[in-house]
Amino acid sequence: MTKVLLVSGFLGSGKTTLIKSLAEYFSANNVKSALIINEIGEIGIDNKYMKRLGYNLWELFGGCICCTLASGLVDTMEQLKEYEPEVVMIEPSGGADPKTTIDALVDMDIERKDIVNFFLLDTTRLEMFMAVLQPLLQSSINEADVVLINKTELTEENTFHEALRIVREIKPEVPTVKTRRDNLIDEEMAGLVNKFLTKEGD
Ligand SMILES: Nc1nc2c(ncn2[C@@H]2O[C@H](COP(=O)(O)OP(=O)(O)O)[C@@H](O)[C@H]2O)c(=O)[nH]1
Ligand SMILES: [Mg+2]
Repeated sequence: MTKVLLVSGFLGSGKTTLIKSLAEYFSANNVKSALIINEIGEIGIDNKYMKRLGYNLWELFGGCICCTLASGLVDTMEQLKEYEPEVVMIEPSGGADPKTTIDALVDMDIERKDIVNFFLLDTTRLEMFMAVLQPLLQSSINEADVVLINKTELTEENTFHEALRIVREIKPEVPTVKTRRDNLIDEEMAGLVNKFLTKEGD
């Protein structure tokens, strides 16, 4: 059964960066993965590592398949089936509500327990989110299965605690992870990802 790892968050929060790190992590651990991103240019991987498999479909390092959302989520998921990925990572198009993507996946007969939604909260822009994006922040955290409090190497410890407080106020029970670019897939993240992949019901 394919698992779906949705990476949500506002524009510039680090979604593509995380997806790339996860793709490398999966490849190093022999987990067959696929990624669905908005634009191929976004991942910035040298063309020499990519073999085009067809319209909007590329093979990256380690057999990881990469594709764009150009032909829509349903068609893209259908195209990926023949590669039998264990995990499909999706970066929803900018500004999209993750709930829309989750509902679309459930409509494709993927069970909710086989979907995990990682929401990235960028600590460098907390004030702006609170000032102008609060309703979206609220609904995004409500929909999240895990909140990654990100870019923490750029902010003070008290900003991290403020982020944590905001998350706890909206969804007290949601697991949180403190992340930074130079150490995205640390032991804690790897543990979370592996727990999801091996969850019963495979
Ligand atoms: N310092 C720092 N920069 C990050 C981190 N994660 C992402 N970035 C940078 O933030 C910018 C936006 O990241 P990207 O992954 O493209 O965000 P997306 O729009 O959510 O896909 C890029 O310049 C990344 O290099 C992080 O943890 N720390
Ligand atoms: Mg992106």
